[in-house]
Amino acid sequence: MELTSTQETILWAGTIGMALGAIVIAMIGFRLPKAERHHVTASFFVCAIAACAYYAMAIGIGSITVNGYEIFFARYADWVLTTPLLLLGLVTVGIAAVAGGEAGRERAGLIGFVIGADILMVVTGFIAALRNGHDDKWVWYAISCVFFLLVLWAVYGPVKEYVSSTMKPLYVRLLTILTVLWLIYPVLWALGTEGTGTLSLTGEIAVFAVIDVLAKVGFGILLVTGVGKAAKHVA
Ligand code: RET
Repeated sequence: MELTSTQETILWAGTIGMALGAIVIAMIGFRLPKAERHHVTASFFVCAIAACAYYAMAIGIGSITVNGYEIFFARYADWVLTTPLLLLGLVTVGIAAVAGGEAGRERAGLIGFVIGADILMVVTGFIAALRNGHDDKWVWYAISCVFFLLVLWAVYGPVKEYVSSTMKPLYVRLLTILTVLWLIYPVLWALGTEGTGTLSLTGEIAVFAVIDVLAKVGFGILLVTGVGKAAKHVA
């Protein structure tokens, strides 16, 4: 599709923001004790994947026209990979290491629950976008919201119960930031071109770019620096 120069500029800014975020997170990661470096992997790839998605959108190959509506499929490709990684980052901060056995399997099952519900949230949200112009669009939107609620239920409920007292403050801080930022997505979607079309495309692209950078780069930096501080505290 033809993007306006303002839209292009915002998407380029998103690309650069995500790429710089990946670099900064990797640099912080190298300064962490070896045992804590696994926390960096997810946050690094979240930003690297988003940088690619933003680049694709900036050069105009990130969207398709379906039923006369423009769909930025690159966003959904990004989210289906990055939201599970963001949740994995959060959950591994929270869930203390176990040597294995039954407790380990229980925790692995919980991670599976969170990620499974999250993937369905993104996939059904994508179907909702593809169904623009049809009556069932909002049904798919509602289904996506149900899976989103399941994700929130799990991270506020069963996952939180496993969080050790040392990691609790960091877990709660990250969880609060994640909740506030993630709640903006369904609202923005509903107001944007895929939803009711209340917002202009430029407005939608701009707000998405800001919350995307906060939810990926901001969240990632807080996570890796938080883990570093917690490790020093324990040592
Ligand atoms: C959609 C529309 C359908 C209803 C719901 C949605 C939720 C999306 C979310 C996306 C989060 C994205 C993040 C990206 C990182 O930068 C698919 C918009 C519930 C929560 C955190």
